[in-house]
Amino acid sequence: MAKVKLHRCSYTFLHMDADACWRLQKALDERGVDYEIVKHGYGKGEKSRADVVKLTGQKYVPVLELADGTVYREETDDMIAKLKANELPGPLTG
Ligand SMILES: N[C@@H](CCC(=O)N[C@@H](CS)C(=O)NCC(=O)O)C(=O)O
Repeated sequence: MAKVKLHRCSYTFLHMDADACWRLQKALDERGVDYEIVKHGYGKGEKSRADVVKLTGQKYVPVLELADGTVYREETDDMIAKLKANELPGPLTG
């Protein structure tokens, strides 16, 4: 069964609402979503996030790869709002 992938920054130790990746991860946890984490580091310029840029056309995370492979990235608060409203552009389970 395909799992949702949470592409997030490598600062997984930060559990603060100021951290966008943590906010989305917390919302997935609260929703009981089964996901796997794909970590992406920091660095200078878009090259350091070449894989994220390839996936989404921009360098910021969090990004969700939904169970059907749909790649979804918006401002984090919009992603959380859509998760809560069941309005994500793809399924949470495969
Ligand atoms: N305004 C964006 C901010 C996202 C954001 O800052 N994400 C961090 C990781 S938690 C990031 O990708 N930073 C890369 C950078 O600043 O180069 C949102 O709410 O989604």
